[in-house]
Amino acid sequence: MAPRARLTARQRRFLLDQGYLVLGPLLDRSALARITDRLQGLVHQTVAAWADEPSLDTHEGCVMASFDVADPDFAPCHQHPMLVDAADVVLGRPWFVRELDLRAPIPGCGEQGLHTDFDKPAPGLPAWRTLSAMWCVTPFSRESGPLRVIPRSHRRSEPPIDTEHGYATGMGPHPDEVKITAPPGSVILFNASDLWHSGTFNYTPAARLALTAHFDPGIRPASRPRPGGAAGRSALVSAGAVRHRASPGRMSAAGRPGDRGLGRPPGNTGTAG
Ligand SMILES: O=C(O)CCC(=O)C(=O)O
Ligand SMILES: [Fe+2]
Repeated sequence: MAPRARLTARQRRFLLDQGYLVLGPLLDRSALARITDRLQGLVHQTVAAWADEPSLDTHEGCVMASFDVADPDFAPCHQHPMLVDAADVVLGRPWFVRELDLRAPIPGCGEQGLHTDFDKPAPGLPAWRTLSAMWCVTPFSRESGPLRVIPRSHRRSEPPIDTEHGYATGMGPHPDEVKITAPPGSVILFNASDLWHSGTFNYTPAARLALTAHFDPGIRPASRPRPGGAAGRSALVSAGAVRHRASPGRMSAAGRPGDRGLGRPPGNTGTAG
């Protein structure tokens, strides 16, 4: 039987209503092996560089990198028909792939405060300002530092954490949180701009590898350079040190590695990352 190419009506409803959806595994064995090798190699190289040069920014033990969207090894991570269908459903046409990035918390790292990736929406913005497709390259178990989400929080006007008081970091467990567990080759679709979510602590002896494709509504702005630079190669931009590029309305805290864990209230903006 040919692989399913479209979300079922139930999956569409779940994604729109809950703000996330887990699919898969969707990657075939050879594609997953290529991706795993690339990312594993990058993580080893970066961690070795950190060990050799203690002054390097280790991003709280997370190897982060951005890849060229044109890199053939990663094509299935944004061209898979299920993702195309999901982007059509939540963003409508046209849309484009803004970025492809790795976040790999090494053992003993990865915990973040609950946050949204973008600032509070202004009136008139599309309901879904971005769609993130986070590929589980290594197993997402409760121990491996999986993504956690607060289902439906993208539909609420109030944040699910107390943002009024001094210790409002969003770091602790949340009664409504769902830690997403899934085997390698699965993908978590979620509304990173408005659904409250975070990375969690990696208790295992291996790095947790997640490669995320970010889909945005509209047409790629002509002036925004492609991640990886003009050469069109798949580049690691500085040793493990790429941060998300700012997009309109993105939370400023999200642009600074280490700060993203602070669970700042929406609207608490500073300089754009
Ligand atoms: O890596 C994860 O599980 C989540 C990362 C995240 O939400 C972020 O860096 O904004
Ligand atoms: Fe995030």
